Amino acid sequence: MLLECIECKAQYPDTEIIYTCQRCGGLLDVIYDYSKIDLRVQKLKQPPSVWKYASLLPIKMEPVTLKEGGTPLYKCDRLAKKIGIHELYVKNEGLNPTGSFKDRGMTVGVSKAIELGMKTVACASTGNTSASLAIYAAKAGISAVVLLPEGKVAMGKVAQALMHGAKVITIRGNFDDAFRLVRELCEQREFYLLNSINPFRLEGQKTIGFEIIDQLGWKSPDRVVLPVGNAGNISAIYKGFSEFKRFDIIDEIPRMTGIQSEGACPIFNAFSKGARKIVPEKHPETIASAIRIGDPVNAPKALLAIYDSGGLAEKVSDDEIIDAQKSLARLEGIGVEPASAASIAGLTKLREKGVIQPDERVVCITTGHLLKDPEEVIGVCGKPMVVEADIEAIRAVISNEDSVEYLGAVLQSVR
Ligand code: AN7
Repeated sequence: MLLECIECKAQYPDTEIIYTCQRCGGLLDVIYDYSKIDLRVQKLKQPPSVWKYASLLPIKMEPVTLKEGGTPLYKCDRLAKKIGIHELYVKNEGLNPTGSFKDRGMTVGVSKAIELGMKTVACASTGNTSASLAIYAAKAGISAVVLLPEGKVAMGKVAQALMHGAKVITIRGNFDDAFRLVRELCEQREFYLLNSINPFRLEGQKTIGFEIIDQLGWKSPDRVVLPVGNAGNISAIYKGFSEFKRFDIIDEIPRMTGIQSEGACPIFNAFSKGARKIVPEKHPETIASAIRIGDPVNAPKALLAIYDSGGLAEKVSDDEIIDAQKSLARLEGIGVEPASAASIAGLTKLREKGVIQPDERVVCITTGHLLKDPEEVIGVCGKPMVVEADIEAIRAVISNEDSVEYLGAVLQSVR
């Protein structure tokens, strides 16, 4: 196993503590000697999980694990009907140990930190990465330092990082500032950087791709739709599919379809121009605080994934995100945080535009749980009604048209 620069192809041993190419500054990828890997995961009867695919992961020791992955893939017929698509699945990553897909990367990333003998791990985060880093550091018995942008991290995520014992530092700046600072901090060798610039972390996240194929009975969907922030996940999942193609488990790689928020969409802008480089945005803003990122570090990998798979990028408004979040919650019983709902909002928009055809088999990935961001929920649903402890008062509010208006509208649309 080696690290290889995606730009100049320089190679480094996997024991070296580096995050980018020492020669050209390019992103690194983990390269295996595939001829030595026995990949007969199809034959394994065990249920999907990150470590079911250990032969394609860069860890030799017993991993630091809290049983991540193996999240459900739901067939969502009612939502499909509303959107106008025949076959729609939702891969609900909110059901990982901390409630987001980041756990897949962190079980691998923190295991790597232990293999390398590191005693402190660090990250900048819009929230979920910090929660995830905190639990695996706790499980491994090492320290975690996390830098968060002030006032912009959902409450549930901060609560997790705090409770699991990370050193939580809020900075007066946005995620991109926090990321720049944590990179500088990690130039000191005692801090191991576990943002998605770390190629080992992305190896864990590629298992989302493996599981989708596994759960569809070893067939690939036509398209995978997911939210894009720092752009690590779309790159990782594409790599997972590419490896399964290399092993002839699938014939085609699904079209990788990345959704960003209008207020933070440098990848979408680059894609619209057919460019391979992004122009960073100085003041990203969106209700989907998880993807409030103006300078996604994995942009070169993500654009490659999109172009090579015949995929695309789209942007959606905050209102479209909120509508999608409510539809998914009320039609399918799947509660997700706003960033995750961007995938559904993007699919809806691309169907309306006629870019995605009704006969495509689509998997949307919902990346984080509803309970991550309870303040957003109160903001968009309003506070619960308060009435006197009196049966007549209760009957009166139940029969009030307003309270059932929204649900009625949603249900109407699928009848
Ligand atoms: C719910 O936690 O960047 O495109 O610091 O939490 O791989 O960055 C979170 C990202 C989508 C975007 N959905 O994934 C962080 C952080 C949710 C997220 C993304 C994030 P990437």
